Amino acid sequence: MKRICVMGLGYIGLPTASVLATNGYQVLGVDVGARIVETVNAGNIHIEEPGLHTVVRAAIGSGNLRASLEPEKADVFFLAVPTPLTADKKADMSYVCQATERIVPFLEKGNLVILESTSPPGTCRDMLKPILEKSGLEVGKDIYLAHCPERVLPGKILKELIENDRVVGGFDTLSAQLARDIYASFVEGEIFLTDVTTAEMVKVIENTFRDVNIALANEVALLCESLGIDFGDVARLANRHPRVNVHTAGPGVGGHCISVDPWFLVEQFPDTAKIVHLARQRNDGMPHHVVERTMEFLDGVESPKVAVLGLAFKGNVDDMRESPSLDVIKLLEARGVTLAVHDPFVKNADIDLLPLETCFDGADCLLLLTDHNDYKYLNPRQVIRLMRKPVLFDTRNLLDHEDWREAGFIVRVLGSGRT
Ligand code: SAJ
Repeated sequence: MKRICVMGLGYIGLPTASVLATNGYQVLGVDVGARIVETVNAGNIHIEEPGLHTVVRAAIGSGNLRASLEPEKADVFFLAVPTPLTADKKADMSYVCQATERIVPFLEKGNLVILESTSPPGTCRDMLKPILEKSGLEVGKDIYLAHCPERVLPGKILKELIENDRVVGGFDTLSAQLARDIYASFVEGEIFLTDVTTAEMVKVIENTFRDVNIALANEVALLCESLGIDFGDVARLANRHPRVNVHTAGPGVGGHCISVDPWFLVEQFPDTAKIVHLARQRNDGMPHHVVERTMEFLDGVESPKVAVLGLAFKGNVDDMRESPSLDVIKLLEARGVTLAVHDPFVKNADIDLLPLETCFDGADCLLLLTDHNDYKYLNPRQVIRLMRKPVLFDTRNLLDHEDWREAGFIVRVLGSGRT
């Protein structure tokens, strides 16, 4: 099986297509975006990810990777398209369905189709199989179907693509084995075979596990604020227990995975997935809490201005999908607060991004929302000279608070009831 067609050239599809191409496969990357296709064919990238440009350039240079708007015949088809949420928190499977429909005319006996997109358990069996069989070929007999969910962390995609263990779920045993052979050509971690629905559930549960744990950390943070103690101390000391791992509290959970996937279970099993649902609500409620506390610091200030540090959903990435910063900004604006927003990584945001000095100028509160490393190097003695009111609200517990206090700041930390 030498020819591979990868549907979707995003955060997962492009790195996967490039790594496959540099491992000797003839890869066609397909995307609906003409600009993306053009960019990739020129050996360039349209997303920010360390090391990706080098691999794409090498893959295009080798002649093993091409990009196109249209699929072609291949031995293996990868589906790596988004599975976002609709406005009412239901799985939007339209991209997966469209991508699957588009490969149907090209399917031939012996082909393997691999779904990489995170999907509600049951998707391959109940949604993909009937679409693929419109080709007249039977899944499990004429063609093969597997789910191998991506599990890479944005910012470390190329390393994790190769080093992480993988779970490969097959519609039948042969499907799983065929998919395993493809991944074995570049994965250095262990590859575990299972059935297709188990693999779908494994992926959704990985992100749900993290969401529920972060929700617990956020809840403990709120309790600590009420108790007048510090979440940072509580988590650090509790984590000295060999079986405890309290996660990090913050302004909410963003990204296109952890804040999305648990809803798949809530949609499918509303009566059973109760803890999952509550965790989602707790994490989604954090931006409101951040805004309430910020408004307390602005009490009595006329025409308040807040300097917002960080738009990305987590530190050191340019990705602002589902970022809690977007909610915080919307809510503060609705309260009539003037905002000046900075992010060292994000480009092409709808929100105007300003240089740091302009943000600090005349501000009444410095609201740190994203744990970008760059912010650790801010000099509070310089910042304080520009601000109107020296208040720091650190929602990521990132900065050296002693230093900021010594410089003259009133420092408040999410999860800390200390004043
Ligand atoms: N966060 C906290 N507290 C924590 C950890 C994270 O508030 O203790 C926040 C972050 O600031 C961020 C969000 O949660 O807003 C999620 O960030 P993340 O770095 O934990 O995860 P993602 O969304 O970048 O990537 C996740 C990963 N899944 C797991 O770690 C279980 C990754 O392996 C998956 O491939 C990816 O989702 C995906 O595509 O599903």
